[in-house]
Amino acid sequence: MPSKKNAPKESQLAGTQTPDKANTNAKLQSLEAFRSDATGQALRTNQGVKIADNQNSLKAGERGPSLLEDFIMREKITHFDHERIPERIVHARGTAAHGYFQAYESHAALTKAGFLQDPEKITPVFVRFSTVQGPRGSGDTVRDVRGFAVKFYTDEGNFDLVGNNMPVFFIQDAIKFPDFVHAVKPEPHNEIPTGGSAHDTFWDFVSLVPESAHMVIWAMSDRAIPKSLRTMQGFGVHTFRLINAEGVASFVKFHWKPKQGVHSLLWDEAQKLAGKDTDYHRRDLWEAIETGNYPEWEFGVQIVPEADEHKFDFDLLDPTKIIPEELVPVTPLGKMVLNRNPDNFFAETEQVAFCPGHIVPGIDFSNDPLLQGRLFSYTDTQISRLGGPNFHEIPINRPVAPNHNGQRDAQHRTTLDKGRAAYEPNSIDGGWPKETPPAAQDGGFESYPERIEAHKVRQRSPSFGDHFSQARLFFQSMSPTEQEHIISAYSFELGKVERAYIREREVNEILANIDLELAARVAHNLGLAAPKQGTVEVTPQSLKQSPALSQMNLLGEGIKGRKVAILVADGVDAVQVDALIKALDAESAQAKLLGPTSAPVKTAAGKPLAVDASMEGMPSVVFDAVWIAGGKASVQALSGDGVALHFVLEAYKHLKPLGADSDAKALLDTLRLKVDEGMVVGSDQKAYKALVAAIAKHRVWSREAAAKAIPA
Ligand code: HDD
Repeated sequence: MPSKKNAPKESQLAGTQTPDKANTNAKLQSLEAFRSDATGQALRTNQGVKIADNQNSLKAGERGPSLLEDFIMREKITHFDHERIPERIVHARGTAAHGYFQAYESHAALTKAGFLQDPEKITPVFVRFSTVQGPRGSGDTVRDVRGFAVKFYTDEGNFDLVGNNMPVFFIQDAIKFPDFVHAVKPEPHNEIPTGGSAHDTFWDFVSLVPESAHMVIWAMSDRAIPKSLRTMQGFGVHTFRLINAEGVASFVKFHWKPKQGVHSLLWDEAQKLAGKDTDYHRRDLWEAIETGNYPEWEFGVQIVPEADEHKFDFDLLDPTKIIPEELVPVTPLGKMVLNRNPDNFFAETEQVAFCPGHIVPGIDFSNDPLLQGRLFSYTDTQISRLGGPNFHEIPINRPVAPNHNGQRDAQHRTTLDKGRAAYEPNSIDGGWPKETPPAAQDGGFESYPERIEAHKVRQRSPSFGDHFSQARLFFQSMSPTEQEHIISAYSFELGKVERAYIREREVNEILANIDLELAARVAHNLGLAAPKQGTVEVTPQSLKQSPALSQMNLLGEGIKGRKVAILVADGVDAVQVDALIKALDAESAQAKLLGPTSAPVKTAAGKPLAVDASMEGMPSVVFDAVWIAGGKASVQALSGDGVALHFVLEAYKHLKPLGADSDAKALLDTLRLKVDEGMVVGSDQKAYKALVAAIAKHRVWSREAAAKAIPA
């Protein structure tokens, strides 16, 4: 029986006309056909033979040698021997979810792409988030760029938007990609470090390649340690084109803005999580979807008319540049909701194959030389990763649109193509399948007829030559707190670099050109002399700050899905706990009761109260806020419990809102924590509201100086 688990609810599809609903269901059904549920089924071989004994191999006598004729064992072990496929060369560690996209209104003036024409249309999507550097088993919370790859199963074919959570990239030309990846990946002699960039080869490369300066400062910012995959922005990075039915093209940059806000971990938290819950991001996304807290992003574009291509002080084709939102605001196009977890990690998340070259009529590329190289690389990599050119037949990769053509055979072909003419034109099979001429709607794909008159050269355009002014814009757009985090991140990473000349080069030839104060602070932390001036003339920017870049301005809506730990012990006041849980429920936040052990605690009224976990089992780093429940005996027990005290202190250090029922304030006093704007004491709705408001602010930044004195 096909699984109905997590299937989009009728309400999510509500408002759709029958054909669109059928379209969404078409993707689900195309997957249903391949889903296998063994409930109630006999154990069989791959050939369908029922197995009588799965415990013992066939032997010559009870104590004798195994027999080669044991086809059941041979089949099982042969299959097992080949279970692993090559992991992705980059973005190996990832997690994914199904969902849907819906346009807010028709964007026909901008593009003829069908999925952006009709607000009634529901387009299924599959989204894979990833880290870049580490292997499949690496930790989720390392400092790294995150992949944000979206496959839209439109009824005109698949459109893949293969982006990242940062809007720029390390290099300008795809020919440098293997060099960059070899530099950032674990070093070849000892395969260290796993998952991070704090090592010599990375800093050697980026300090020699100034075009990386802008992306590196993003990677040293809090964006590289997202709190959750749900709290990341996504960017298409390159400039693309959208083309309308009249053939009018506009340049666009694609954006995903999370409704949940843009939030990050603190570095200490990220490092601890890497050990305490390696799967932290994976689990968070999975649980959010399982509990119905479906994450949502707004999809938007910055639009630049073709005529304005050269009006900026940077080149639109340069992937190391953003278009500041203050210059071109993001026009919202629609929303994406993730509402269904995969059934099988390997079949869906591992086998999904993205390619920036998967586009549909109404969308086209720009000449960005990084994008141009990507158009080749992705299909090529799937051939070795997924074992041949038929990877588009794997269920997760199949379009909902039909895909008839003359391509035949090759490894793992599953389509049983009928007919004799696998060529075009043909007269034997009535000429089918036939070309579709381009048309305003529903026509065949037609490339934008850009006029090009040029010499064949190996050159970089001089308009790609300014590598520092946007890195400076980024740094100067950060709040003081964010700037401090950037300084700490450079200092930490460069502190791990063994070769002094690499540290010096990064400080003197890169950081000094971005911002002298940044360079001086990092130099100080590394014991180097502060550079007096940069090494190049940096083009002054018309824009001095871009507030849209600071996470302080991207808090999001409400506290849906945030996790609050409620600490309880024997003697807890269950009535107060109940009232708090109800208040958090009303905000769709998740309350978790944590006790000294996983065993139920006894309430003040002598009744058992089940807990979700022990405080050691679910450490404070996985929560957004902590509440100490009331009840005299409970507070007394927690106040003498080292694990509980550490739990609260750590949450304080990580700038999380803390709350306590009136009689539990004693515990905060035991820890001698200074009352601040993120600390709530009380047992009424007013106190709960204050807690919710503090959580909505994400962290208590004003506490940062005091928190530094708390041991890590
Ligand atoms: Fe890439 C995977 C994003 C430049 C070559 N890339 C990959 C994934 C993402 C990106 C999100 C994971 C897709 C998934 O979840 O399966 N890559 C980017 C972005 C780039 C970028 C935003 C610059 C703007 N990539 C880039 C270049 C090249 C590649 C310049 C090669 C010339 N990328 C690959 C790849 C991967 C890949 C080796 C590994 C696995 C895969 O493609 O399917 O082909």
